[in-house]
Amino acid sequence: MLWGAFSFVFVGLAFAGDVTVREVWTRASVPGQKVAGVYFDIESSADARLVGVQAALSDAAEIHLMRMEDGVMRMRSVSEVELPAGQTVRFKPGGYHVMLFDLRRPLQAGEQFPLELLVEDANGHRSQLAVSVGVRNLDGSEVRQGHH
Ligand SMILES: [Cu+2]
Repeated sequence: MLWGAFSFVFVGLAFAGDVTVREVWTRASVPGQKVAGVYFDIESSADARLVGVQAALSDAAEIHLMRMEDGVMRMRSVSEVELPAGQTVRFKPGGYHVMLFDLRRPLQAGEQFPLELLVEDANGHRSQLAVSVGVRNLDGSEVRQGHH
């Protein structure tokens, strides 16, 4: 099955609109690996920004952007990512990703672990979203489960 989609609806004075996060994944880790990139699609129904990330199984997490600079792929930490209303923003290899540092344990293909995303709307109201990261195979392909 596909990893689930997570939809969050906020009402009242809290965060305006709703945010959907889909296909949250990372790769299985290799022995000694201490960092991992996490990828997903995120869409907010109202203008918002992703302003923070954290995961219990890593000591630190950052929002990163990878891109070509002077002919070399580099990645750097960014403090926030704009989520324009109704647009899907893709976190994917070679672009935006969440970087987990100092993994507390190896990541096994087929398992899931929690990740928290902090979003802020145009009025500065914040909300925290809990999603589940699916660990894919080393090559990034999805783990087949169940039927053969
Ligand atoms: Cu990174």
